[in-house]
Amino acid sequence: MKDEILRLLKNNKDEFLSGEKIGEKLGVSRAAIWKYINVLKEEGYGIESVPKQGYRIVSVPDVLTYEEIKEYLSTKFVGRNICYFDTISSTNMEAKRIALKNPEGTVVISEEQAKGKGRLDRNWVSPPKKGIWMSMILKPETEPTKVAKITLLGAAGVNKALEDMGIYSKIKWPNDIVIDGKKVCGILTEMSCELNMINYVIMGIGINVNMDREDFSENLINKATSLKIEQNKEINRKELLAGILNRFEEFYIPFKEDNEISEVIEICKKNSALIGKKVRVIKDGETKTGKALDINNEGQLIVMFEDGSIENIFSGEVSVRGLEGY
Ligand code: BTX
Repeated sequence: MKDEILRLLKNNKDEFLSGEKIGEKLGVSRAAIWKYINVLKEEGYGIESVPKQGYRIVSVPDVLTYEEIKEYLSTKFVGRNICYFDTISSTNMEAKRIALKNPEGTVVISEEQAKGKGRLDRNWVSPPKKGIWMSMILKPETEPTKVAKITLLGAAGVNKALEDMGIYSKIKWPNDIVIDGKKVCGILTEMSCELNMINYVIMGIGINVNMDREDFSENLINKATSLKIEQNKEINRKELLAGILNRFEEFYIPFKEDNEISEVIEICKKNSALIGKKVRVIKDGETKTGKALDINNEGQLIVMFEDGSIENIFSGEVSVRGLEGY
């Protein structure tokens, strides 16, 4: 009911709608309408009420609800079911909890995370309404070994959605997006599977959108940044979120249906922060340095080590660090 009232008000932005008229349209009493209007006001919607004229919407809050992003969304299924929270421990944890009961493409979004997670249980700083903290529930019918590619689909999706808004970024294979050498986005892909079958994949994406310098701790500010810091202006989170979901679905459907990721590989190569650079590869506790040569059709990073040996690196098995700060 609340969403329907909001829809009516948004569709009639330039005029007042009386409680009686809204009530008639939706088949509820004026008193009920008044109650829902108050709930909307509490959620941050600016609604002007004038006696004998009715209600008019004058402003909408900066929130990432389905109601607020749907005008930008062009997907078939990604983001069509959104589980929205003001605050939560971690969207990846919640997505895992609800994955089996919800359809593919469901997205868990929170305005804030109290325990945002990075890889290896590292912490991910996620202050309220300053970023996009979300997790997608995916159910590809593919072998568990192919799941690493999904992180690349996510990275390409974020890179392209940013480019669509005139923001140029680099992909630090396999799971970070960087601008000017600093991390602006991290991706954490987790899965539940049996021998040859995936139950679900959770792809968590964290983007520092409108964070200010003070939002980063002293030791993070040297390696992390936000879109606002880089662009010197506030960025529309709703448009960016929908853009990422649109781009991701565009890449995900060919992957799911035909295992096709050539466009994604092209994007990851063209915008790579690592290719041609010196890298440090940490594998099974051992550190080796070399040069990143390329990304192959399977999405693996090809590295030539100092002893001249060449290896294809799987994302799951290593931590790759740039030596020149990307
Ligand atoms: P990662 O392990 O590559 O990066 C984590 C490291 O990045 C931390 O140890 C810290 O040094 C640094 N860091 C922490 N917070 C930030 C930040 N806001 N911006 C830049 N650097 C930071 C990358 O892991 C994967 C992160 C995924 C986060 C998303 S948010 C939505 C979803 N839910 C959830 O709990 N995690 C994912």
